[in-house]
Amino acid sequence: MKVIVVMDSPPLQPLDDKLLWELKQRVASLGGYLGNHAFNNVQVWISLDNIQELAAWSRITLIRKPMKPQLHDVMSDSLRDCGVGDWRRGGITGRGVKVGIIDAGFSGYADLLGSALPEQVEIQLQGTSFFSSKHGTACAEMVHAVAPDADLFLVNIDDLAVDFVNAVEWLQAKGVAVISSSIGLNLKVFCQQAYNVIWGNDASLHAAGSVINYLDQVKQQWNAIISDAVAHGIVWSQAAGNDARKRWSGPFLDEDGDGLLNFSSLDNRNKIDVNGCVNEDVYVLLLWNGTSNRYDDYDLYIVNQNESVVAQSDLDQERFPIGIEACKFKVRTGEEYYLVVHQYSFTSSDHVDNLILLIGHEQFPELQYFDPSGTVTLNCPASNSNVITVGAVQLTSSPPGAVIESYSSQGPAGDLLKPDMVAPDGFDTTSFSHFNGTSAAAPYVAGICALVRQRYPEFTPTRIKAYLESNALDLGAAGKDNVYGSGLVRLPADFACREDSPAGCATPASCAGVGAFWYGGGCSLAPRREVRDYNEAIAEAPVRLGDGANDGRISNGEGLVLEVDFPLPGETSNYALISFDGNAYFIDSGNQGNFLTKAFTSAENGKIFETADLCALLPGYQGQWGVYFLSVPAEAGDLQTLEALSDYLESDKGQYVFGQYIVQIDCRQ
Ligand SMILES: [Ca+2]
Ligand SMILES: [Ca+2]
Ligand SMILES: [Ca+2]
Repeated sequence: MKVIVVMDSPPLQPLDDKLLWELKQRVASLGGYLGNHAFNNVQVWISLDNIQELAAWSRITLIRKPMKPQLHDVMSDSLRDCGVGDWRRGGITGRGVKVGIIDAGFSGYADLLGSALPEQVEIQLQGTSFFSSKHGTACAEMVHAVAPDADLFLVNIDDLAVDFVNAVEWLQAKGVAVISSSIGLNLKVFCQQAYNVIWGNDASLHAAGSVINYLDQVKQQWNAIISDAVAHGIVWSQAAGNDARKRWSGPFLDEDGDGLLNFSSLDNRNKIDVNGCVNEDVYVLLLWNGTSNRYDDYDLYIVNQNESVVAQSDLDQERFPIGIEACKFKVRTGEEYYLVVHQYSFTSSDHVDNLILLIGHEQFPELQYFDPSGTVTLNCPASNSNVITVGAVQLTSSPPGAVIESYSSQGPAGDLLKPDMVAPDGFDTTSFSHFNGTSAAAPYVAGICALVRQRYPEFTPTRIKAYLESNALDLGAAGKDNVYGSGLVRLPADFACREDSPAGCATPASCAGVGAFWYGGGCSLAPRREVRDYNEAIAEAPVRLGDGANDGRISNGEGLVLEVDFPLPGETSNYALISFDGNAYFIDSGNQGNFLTKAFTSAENGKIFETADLCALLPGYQGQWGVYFLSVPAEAGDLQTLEALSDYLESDKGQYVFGQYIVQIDCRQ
């Protein structure tokens, strides 16, 4: 095998010829030969069996595998990190996790296979056209950007009532662990359906009530199948919707007495900023309650900047006793649109009606006067208690991700605080140059769910949701709120704490406390070892300092680190880091950065580290153990990441030489 031998000589000076010659002799005597060299690095071809003997020479400081050039990592600059980078560097990439994406269309997906998407994906045509939109393709790109090794399953739907149910069933049959959904029964569907019933050719006004009941019924069906999917282990990441500025509610007030609703004391009009949706239909719905089956009569008008009526809905509420009016207009270039509500008549003056105005469009038309509260309620499945409802925050805000997007739907949803969390949007994808909306935020969180699922395969959907909520960065009002949920999604920084990246620490102080590097999740691609009898598990723990260690003394700078992850019966994850300075550091995952130290003498007194010592250290911890290995020689700059380490290791099993130590590794039990 080819290795790089780092010599004990000044790193910025040419290698001494005599030293090089001496190395050549030693390598040759072990059946190997030299290649090129640069500074104190020498390429050496040598059999794995002989590396240990070569490494015993005191003039060698390190033997490592060549560092392969890394492809540009999309996470580093085009995605807001949210802790994903640390996990990715720690080897958590979504490998082995199946993620399903339900969307209207996946146009252009095939062109992206092997680049912005995995080499292959599995698709299912549930609706009639798989290529009706790029929206789903962009969502798949988001998942892939966060969890590049996750397997993707794309399913398109045309009909929300039938296709949706079949799509979920297909994904369940495929065994997906995560579903990302950026579609739903949203305001557009609601307003469109209501409009069609009122003003369609076969209009029957009584059906206006039944359409609402029908949509309620579809919602109930959705909720049933979603709850069933979650109960069967699927984590569901759901876009909250982009409806925050598409709803206004308030009493009918007419301060200037002209019969038109006053949105402010001076303003009878509520501008609809159509945001460039030229040639598209926008639906507007007005709803109000009656008293004793009697309804005051309001009419709804859309006027343009010249006060010309563009659309109107003026049902006679005496003939049709239901509090609803619905308009539709097509957006034209250069035209502005204002919403006006006229009180045609009222049944008695002993009450004030509360009115709700809704704009139906899937993009971003916004009302000048709006009330975002409760807009999640209007979106299903975003209002479902079992899903992770994701709002969107601005990617470019400062500090990053701190400001809610004005369109991101807000809670509550009934009794529930919603959304559950927020994630950035506005990413550059291949499908959309700026992928805005909660549609982008939901697959981002779905990708993060895939990472969590890979690292903690035993986590239930409920626990993954709780894990993400407890690690989220609280924004807005203290605690979980109806704007940001539990806050900005964020993976805990428990993968990296190293000198070159103190930002990876829970706190810089915790870095200083350890005094060196620590990593988690070594060999995490392997199924984690779980043995019920922890004593037995420890006896077979895969890591120890081997018998051949020169002095058996682990002194500062030579670190060998063992991480032990042992969930307790109470489902708290704890970590023990046994470090070179003779102390064991315990971290409670619920209290990261808080190190509890415990003396660990056998490393300090020159003995070989034996796994039995761990038992003595941790007598109180019983339950299932996952013990896995990580070693980080502090002087070996190239082995200070898990990627470099895994590159270094020829296989997951065997004896390895790290500087003067021999380490027995067995990652795949
Ligand atoms: Ca008025
Ligand atoms: Ca009316
Ligand atoms: Ca908050």
